[in-house]
Amino acid sequence: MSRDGIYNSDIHSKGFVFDDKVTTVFSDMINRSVPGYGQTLQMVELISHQYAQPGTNLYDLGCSLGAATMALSRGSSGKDCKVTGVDNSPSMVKRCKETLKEESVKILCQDILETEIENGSVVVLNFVLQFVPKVKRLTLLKKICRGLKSGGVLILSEKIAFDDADENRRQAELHEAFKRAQGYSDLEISRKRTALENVLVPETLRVHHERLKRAGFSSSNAWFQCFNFSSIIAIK
Ligand code: GEK
Repeated sequence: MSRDGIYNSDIHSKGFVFDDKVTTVFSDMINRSVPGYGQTLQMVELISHQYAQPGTNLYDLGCSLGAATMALSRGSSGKDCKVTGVDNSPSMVKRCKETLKEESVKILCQDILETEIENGSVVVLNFVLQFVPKVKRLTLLKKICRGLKSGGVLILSEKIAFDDADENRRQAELHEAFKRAQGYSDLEISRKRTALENVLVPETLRVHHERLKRAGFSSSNAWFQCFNFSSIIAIK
């Protein structure tokens, strides 16, 4: 796995993009930047095992290099499910297809706003909705809910914000402490914060739960939280 040193220089500071440079170091970057990322993958597999309905479709929207796609595939093995991973970054998709060429999963290079969801039982948005423009988030969740069978689930993992400004600051500081403990320097942390401004737009858990309800889900609950990162399971 190549080590992420992208923000040792400031060439990316203008705005974060999922290009070749990011793709090359992505596994290291996400593991050292998102507390609990590995656990979300383990639980995607477990939730997939529990909720994948025989003969249905499973979707990993914003699949990057296919880590959660493979978790869906492992969790649903033996149930005759079709697993599709979708990402709109050509370099991510190229690398993902190379890595998973032996696996029986389909990988599409597509905007998830265009993806057709049908006969679904498990859909994953693992740290992806935060990159979708706010005004399009409800439409996307409505489409996902429509494409799920009754009893189907959406796993929604996100960086989150807090209504209280002090709490927001405390949680952001804890996240930065996590990144320092993972070997990132203060300069790298601050450059990445600048690069992600207006690109990664977090919302509160309250806003997520309200939106999931409006989208048609009958229940939503956070099954995981570490600092300002959380994962929700929403049931149709
Ligand atoms: C994982 N889920 O390893 N359409 C398609 N892809 C998109 C869109 C869009 N509109 N917006 C962003 N992406 C993965 C990690 S990373 C999270 C997901 C992170 C893609 C984008 O190209 C990138 O690959 C991914 O969503 C976000 O479990 O980097 O923090």
